[in-house]
Amino acid sequence: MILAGLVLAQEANYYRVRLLSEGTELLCTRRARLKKTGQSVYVGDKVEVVEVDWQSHRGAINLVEPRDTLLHKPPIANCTGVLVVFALSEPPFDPVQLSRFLVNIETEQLKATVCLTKADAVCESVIQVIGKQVQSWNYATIPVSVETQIGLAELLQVLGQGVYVLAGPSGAGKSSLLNALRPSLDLRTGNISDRMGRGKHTTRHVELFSIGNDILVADAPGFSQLELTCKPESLANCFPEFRPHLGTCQFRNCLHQEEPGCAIQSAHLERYSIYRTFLEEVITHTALKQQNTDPDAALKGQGQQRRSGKATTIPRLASQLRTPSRRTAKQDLRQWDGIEEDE
Ligand SMILES: Nc1nc2c(ncn2[C@@H]2O[C@H](COP(=O)(O)OP(=O)(O)OP(=O)(O)O)[C@@H](O)[C@H]2O)c(=O)[nH]1
Ligand SMILES: [Mg+2]
Ligand SMILES: [Zn+2]
Repeated sequence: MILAGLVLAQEANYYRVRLLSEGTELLCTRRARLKKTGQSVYVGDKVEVVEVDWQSHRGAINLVEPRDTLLHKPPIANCTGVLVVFALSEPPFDPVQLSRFLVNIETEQLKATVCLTKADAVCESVIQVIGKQVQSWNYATIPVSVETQIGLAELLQVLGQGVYVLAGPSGAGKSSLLNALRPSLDLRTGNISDRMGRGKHTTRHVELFSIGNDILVADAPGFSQLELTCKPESLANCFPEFRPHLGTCQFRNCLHQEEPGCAIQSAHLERYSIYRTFLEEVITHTALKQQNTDPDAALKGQGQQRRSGKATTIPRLASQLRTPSRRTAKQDLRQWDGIEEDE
């Protein structure tokens, strides 16, 4: 007998799977064939379960259905949207860190809604200012508080049916929010640990919970360090408020740094400086990755000059990511003058 199920959580080497027909939960192993082919199983995966033992509530995952989406941090498959949970205070609101989460969600082409927690801890004007700031980046925001219950009903309305995941730094109030939405969950929450207002990484794994009306929400561990996963040329598209200006720069492959005729530079967007910081980071990351995957191709020219017996190597950036050399500057200015538009 083959049964369809949904992976709710991973516990050590077992997966807790809810059977779609019965609603029963089984503890399942991953079939050896899946292990051999390197097929991973994520929370949110739709799977086929075989070898069901109804007495011990055990089974085995035989197949993982193709995924619609996959978010890597926190790891979850097939989610309808991401609730990005950030505190208005404790820890202090940090637009750069929030942008980091949002960019990675945009990279995976998922919809983000921003929950601004601890609304009881700040005055109304702070809620307004931060809310408007995030809305100007084209995200819906919902201020919430588990103390006053403000925003909880609105949040449930906004969600609608589907699978969602809570993403945000440790201590932002993700587990507290789930407890407020469904008190019987009684999830463990942690205090803020230090002067910086950082959390204590209380939640340790991703787990999906039903909060009624066919809404499933996954609690997840908080992250303080989040590496950007997008490519330099795709970064601007991960800032929704930049999108109306994209495609109108003078150069088709414009990275919106110092290029003339750049529509993004002249638009005076609030997050432009965040974009520049992130761009530098993803350029360095891409160069290092290229160097690691193909060390020979990453060497400049003949590459290795031997000085005092040691090889000096310079990583080679993809052509569009390089700053123009002074030798070719004149040529490039001719291009910028419109003699040779676009590459
Ligand atoms: N004043 C106030 N405090 C809150 C609110 N929500 C959460 N907190 C507090 O924030 C702290 C952290 O809450 P958690 O729910 O554990 O945070 P988390 O995001 O799940 O953290 P990790 O599991 O570590 O990722 C706890 O001390 C909560 O009591 C709120 O709406 N108002
Ligand atoms: Mg938690
Ligand atoms: Zn540009």
